[in-house]
Amino acid sequence: MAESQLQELRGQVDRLNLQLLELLNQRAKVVEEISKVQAQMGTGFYDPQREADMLTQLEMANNGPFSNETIKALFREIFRASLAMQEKDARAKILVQRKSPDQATVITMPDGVTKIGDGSFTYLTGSCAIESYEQMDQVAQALHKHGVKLMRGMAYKPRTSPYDYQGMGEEGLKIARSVADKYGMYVVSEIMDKSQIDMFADYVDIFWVGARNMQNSFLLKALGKIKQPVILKNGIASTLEEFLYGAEYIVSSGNPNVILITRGIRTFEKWTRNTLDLGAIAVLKLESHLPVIVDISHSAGRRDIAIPMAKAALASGADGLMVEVHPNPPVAMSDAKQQLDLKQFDTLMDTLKKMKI
Ligand code: PRE
Ligand code: MN
Repeated sequence: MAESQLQELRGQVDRLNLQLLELLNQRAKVVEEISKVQAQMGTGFYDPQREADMLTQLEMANNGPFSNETIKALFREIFRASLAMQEKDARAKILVQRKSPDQATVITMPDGVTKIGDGSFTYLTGSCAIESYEQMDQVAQALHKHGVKLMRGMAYKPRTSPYDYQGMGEEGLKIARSVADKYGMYVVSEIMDKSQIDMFADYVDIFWVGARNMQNSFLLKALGKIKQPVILKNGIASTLEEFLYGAEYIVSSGNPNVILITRGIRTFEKWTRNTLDLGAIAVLKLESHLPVIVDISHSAGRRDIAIPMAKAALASGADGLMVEVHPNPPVAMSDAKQQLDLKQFDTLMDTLKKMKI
């Protein structure tokens, strides 16, 4: 008798569970609609006032047997679950966000052979700044010997002090283009402003956006309209989320060929210029499908630790390495302390080529 009563009551509970399930999912669908409206309004999902109001309404309506505290705890769980769903849906809409473990943006240069992000390790090397044809030619020859395809050719130098070397400008870009053509390489150069895009397109193969411009949304949107790849450096004090939103500006404006480059973060440490953030490389690879290049020159700020830093970059899972090279670093117009001379560059390349990951 008791047994059959239990069966019957459990049957009622099963039916109520299904009704609750139906109601919970109906509620979730309405919350999804709310998300769409909130996205249009540009507001966040978490609304503590709305949650407090709903809890008050529920308390007033509650006739038991559950206590108010129990009801509130249950509904808080529902709010948490709704919020988690809203945030997950929003993340899924971010284009630079990795959707599956094997998703990867592979950038193919015009020769059809040079690829970035295809599992190979890319070298982007060259002097901090273009100073003369002879300097660029000497460096390019050294890079070419090691099969480097991406050459730094910086003609505009955004320096901390206005009294420091500001770069050769368009004359420098002409030098970079002719040297790169001579050795079959590509020019990578930093763009300072949207107004330079057309001029850059005549000389540059990969447009570089520096730390100071990482959040210049107008420039980023304009670079979303060009066909050349863009390499984006992490900002002076930006979080990884902000870094990826910078990339999202370019990709969502129409240019999927974005490469991330990290030079670490500013910390209290003074013996290195910045602190190379290995965790950031791993997290960027996990969170995003964009290729990640490690700048060991501006992170270390010194050449004497270039080899261990380069080994760490290679082992970190990054897609490539950026290192500065100059024929005579002590007299370089910028970043004299961190550029490698040609012999040190040879040693670094020979060391890395022997490493198996
Ligand atoms: C909802 C979810 C999270 C908010 O903190 C508040 C309410 C809910 O689940 O009811 C929905 C929602 O996003 C909203 O009403 O603004
Ligand atoms: Mn430099």
